[in-house]
Amino acid sequence: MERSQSHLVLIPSYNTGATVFETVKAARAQWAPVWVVVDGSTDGTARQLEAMAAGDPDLSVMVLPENRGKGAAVLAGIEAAQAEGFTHALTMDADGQHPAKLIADFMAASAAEPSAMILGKPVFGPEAPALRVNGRKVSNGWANLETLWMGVGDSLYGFRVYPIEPLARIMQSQSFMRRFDFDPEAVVRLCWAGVKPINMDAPVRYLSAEEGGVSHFNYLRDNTLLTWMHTRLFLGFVLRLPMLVWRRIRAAS
Ligand SMILES: Nc1nc2c(ncn2[C@@H]2O[C@H](COP(=O)(O)OP(=O)(O)O)[C@@H](O)[C@H]2O)c(=O)[nH]1
Ligand SMILES: [Mg+2]
Repeated sequence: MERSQSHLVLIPSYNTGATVFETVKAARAQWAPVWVVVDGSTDGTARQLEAMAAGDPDLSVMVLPENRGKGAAVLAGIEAAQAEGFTHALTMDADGQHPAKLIADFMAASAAEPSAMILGKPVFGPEAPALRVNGRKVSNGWANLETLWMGVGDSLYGFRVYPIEPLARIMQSQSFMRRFDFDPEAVVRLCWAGVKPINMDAPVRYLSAEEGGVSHFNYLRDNTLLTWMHTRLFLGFVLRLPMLVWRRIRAAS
């Protein structure tokens, strides 16, 4: 497989146990290069990932000494990628929930329209917890309002291709979006910056504990974080409303 000079796969990982090794192998089978950012994991996976990378020139591993959150891990990855000349990153969760088989399709969609972001639109299996499936409808409703229905198919799904430059710029300009608020806030702020969303269906798996499934989603903590996030995004939306309306009128005419 030829190594891409522009597009890389970026996997933020936090205490997934052995599942991250399977995720990395599945991603490497589809793409080069793949970078993993180990976000202060205490499960001993960093060492084994570094050993995998030592034997694979298309796999790189960055280890953050302390846990800083998914958004912070993605930012560390894209800043390093940008320094090496990459322009786009496909983010993918480490925990085996995302479809590695679709990496090439998502990358091709991004190469065809480099100024856009390619958003995974989740296709749930019957095993998906109803609480999570319904919970995201609330977040999606807010995100659609905050972007004046610019076409965000799903606000929370982390399987996406981002243009690195606007995402890094947005994240560097403020200190939000570092934890679980990363995925929805990124999509809303990129829409505001004029980055067009393109939605592509992608199945999500919910692995049982026996299959190695892990989630660090904490219902109270993370829903509180998301509520505060949508509050500030709503305020940002009100400030930008004239601009957004103007843009919609221009697009329609
Ligand atoms: N929750 C959480 N995930 C992190 C962190 N740093 C990196 N990640 C990665 O972000 C992804 C999403 O987290 P996860 O707990 O699976 O959330 P869920 O899929 O919505 O249940 C996984 O790939 C994690 O390994 C962190 O500090 N907290
Ligand atoms: Mg997950």
